[in-house]
Amino acid sequence: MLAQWRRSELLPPVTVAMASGGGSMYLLLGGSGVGKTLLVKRLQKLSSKDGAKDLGEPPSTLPTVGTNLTDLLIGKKITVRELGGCMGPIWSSYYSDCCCVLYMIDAAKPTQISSSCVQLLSLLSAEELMSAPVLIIFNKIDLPCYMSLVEMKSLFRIQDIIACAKQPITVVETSARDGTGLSNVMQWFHSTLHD
Ligand SMILES: Nc1nc2c(ncn2[C@@H]2O[C@H](COP(=O)(O)OP(=O)(O)OP(=O)(O)O)[C@@H](O)[C@H]2O)c(=O)[nH]1
Ligand SMILES: [Mg+2]
Repeated sequence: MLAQWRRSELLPPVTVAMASGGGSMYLLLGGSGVGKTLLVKRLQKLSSKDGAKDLGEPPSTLPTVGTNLTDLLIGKKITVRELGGCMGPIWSSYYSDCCCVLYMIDAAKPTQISSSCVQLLSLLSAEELMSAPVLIIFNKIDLPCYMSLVEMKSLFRIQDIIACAKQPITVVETSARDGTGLSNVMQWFHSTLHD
């Protein structure tokens, strides 16, 4: 049962055959304000040469209008393309260009859960993403009102979604603000790369 999964059990090993052409484009999707830009800034710091141990105060962010490309060095160079939440209607035009998907949800915002669920189901059924590993990130778990995976299980029907999906799906909980769970995101990136 998902409710009983330990964090390590949420991270099955995944190996990806990269899209033909050898690209390493990771698509980062999720509704407006869920924390995508902050996550990328944090990952950039974590993957920098000095491998920051102390993340420090969270940098400020602005809503992403359009797309935001960031290179990360995670064993090799990969590129994360964040699409602003406001771009939802045209996310699908970027599907063919990517090898993996990160899908972020604000775990402290119950009112966004049903629209997140619809968006997730839509991307999981997209032909271009049928073999793309997907990382579902429940973010903002530092907030007192966040919903745990146990609560998500009933609200989000995450077990059913995972069971029906063709893609390998991994679930993590994070706080891009205080850094909790970001090592699991890094671990997932590693698991998607060939040696
Ligand atoms: N408390 C808390 N706040 C967070 C966390 N992650 C992001 N935020 C805050 O949430 C707000 C929105 O974060 P962004 O990273 O800009 O969100 P986004 O998903 O990129 O939004 P769009 O670009 O508009 O789609 C900012 O004020 C962040 O500091 C988190 O884990 N915890
Ligand atoms: Mg953004």
